[in-house]
Amino acid sequence: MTHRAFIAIGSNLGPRHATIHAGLRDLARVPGIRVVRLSSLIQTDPVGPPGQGPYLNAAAELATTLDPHTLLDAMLAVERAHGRDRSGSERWGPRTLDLDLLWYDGVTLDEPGLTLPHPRMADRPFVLRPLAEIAPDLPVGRTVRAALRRLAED
Ligand code: A4P
Ligand code: MG
Repeated sequence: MTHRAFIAIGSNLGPRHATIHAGLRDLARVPGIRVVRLSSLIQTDPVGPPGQGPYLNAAAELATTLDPHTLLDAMLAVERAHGRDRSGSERWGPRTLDLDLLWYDGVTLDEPGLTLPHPRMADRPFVLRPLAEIAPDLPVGRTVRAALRRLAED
């Protein structure tokens, strides 16, 4: 059974373009994960603690036979392989590669290691802008397009 999933990709440390492309290549090499579509890579202002550089953000659609937990584990392994260091890191601090699971077949989950859909996605323009390029009508409470419009009005 193939499932449809969307992920958010972010980087604001090191060679950001190269890291994002290498991370996606590695993810696509995992048995049971196919990258179906990739948005453009957009430069965004950092949200979070001051003093960190601008991000490149993107979104991708995956087709996967993995369950959500196994998929997230594979994503976290790719983050680690690309130098993601969580030791002593502050919340929302700079990172070489961040892969968040946004949406998986419309499933809702609230477990210690995995919340779906991603709880903050509807408030974050750096997630919604690239996602709107590839999936404007994705239902995340409201549609991605409507969530982005609401943020623009705030
Ligand atoms: N976790 C639970 N649910 C999920 C999920 N749906 N997807 C757990 C991914 N992870 C999930 O993740 C911490 C833990 O969350 C994981 O171990 C996993 O088990 P993390 O990657 O260390 O956390 P994070 O990404 O730093 O935090 P969070 O709260 O997801 O924040 P955001 O919203 O991703 O913020 N500014 C710009 N311009 N662009 C960015 O990409 N990113 C952040 C991170 C801050 N500012 C940014 C950007
Ligand atoms: Mg993350």
